[in-house]
Amino acid sequence: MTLYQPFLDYAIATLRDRLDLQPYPIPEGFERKSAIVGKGKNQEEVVTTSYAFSATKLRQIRAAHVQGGKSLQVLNFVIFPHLNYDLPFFGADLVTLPGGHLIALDMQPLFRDDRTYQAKYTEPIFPIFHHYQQHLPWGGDFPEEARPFFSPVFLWTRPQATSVVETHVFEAFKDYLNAYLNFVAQAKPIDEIQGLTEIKQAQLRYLRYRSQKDPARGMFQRFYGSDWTEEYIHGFLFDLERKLSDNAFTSV
Ligand code: DBV
Repeated sequence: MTLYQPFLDYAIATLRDRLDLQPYPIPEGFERKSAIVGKGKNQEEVVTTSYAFSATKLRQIRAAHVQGGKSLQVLNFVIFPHLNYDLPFFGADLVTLPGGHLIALDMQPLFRDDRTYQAKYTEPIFPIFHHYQQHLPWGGDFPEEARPFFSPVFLWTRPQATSVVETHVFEAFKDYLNAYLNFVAQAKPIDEIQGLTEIKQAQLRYLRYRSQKDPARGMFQRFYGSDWTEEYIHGFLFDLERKLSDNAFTSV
C-alpha cells in the first residue's frame, strides 16, 4: 500500500456515500500510464493512474495518483463545481519527493477578497484549520502569483516525517473533504446573469493559472514526454476550456 492510496480510497468511498456519483470520461490512454525511469539498480516503474467522476452540482471530480517508489508519490485531487454554483474548488496536492513531503490542502475561493464569500466559505473552516495548524506548520514560501487562488484556511506544510502524513495530514484531508461536502449539500444554484458571468470568469482564471503553472509539468515531461503531458494537462487535469469549446452551444 503506497502512502496516498488510503487518501484516495477514503475520498472515493466518501464521495460515493455522500453524492450521486456518476462516471466522468477519462480520455483514452490517460487512465493509466507507466514508464521506467532511472538507471541500474535505481530503476523504478512510475505509474500514473487517473480517476474521474461528476455529481449533480460538481462538474468534475478528478484525481491523479503517481506511484514511483518510496521517494516519489503524488496524489493531486481537485473538485471543480458546475458553473452555476458559487462553491469553491476543493484542492489537495499531496507530494512526496526525494527531498521530503509537500502538502497543500484548501477550499480554493472563486472570489478571495469578497467578505460575504469569505463568511460563507472560509470562516466555517477556521476551527478545522486552527486545529491542524499546530501539527502542520506553515510550509514557507510559495509563488506570490498563486495567492489570489488560496483561501485564508490554506493548509500548506512540509512535514519531515512520513508518520505525520499518515496521521495529521490524513485526518486534515478527511475533515476538509467532509466540510467541503457540507458546502456542496447546502449550495443553491445561481440563476442571475451577473453572478453566472462572474463565476465563469473566476473558474477560467483559476483554470488557466493551474494549467499554465502546473508544478508537475516538468516531472510528467521527464517520465512520459511532452505531447502526453500537454494532453494530460489540458485534456484531463484542467479541461474546462476544452469542454466549453466542445459544448459552445450547450451547457457544461
Ligand atoms: N500539482 C498539480 C498537479 C500535480 C501536482 C496536477 C498531478 O497541480 C504535483 C500532479 N505539485 C506537484 C509536484 C510538485 C508540486 C509542488 C510534483 C513538486 C514540484 C517540484 O518541486 O518539482 C500547490 N504544489 C507544489 C508547490 C505548490 C503546490 C505551491 C510548490 C512548487 C512551486 O513553488 O510552484 N498545487 C499547488 C496548489 C494546489 C495544487 C496551490 C492547490 C491545492 O494542487
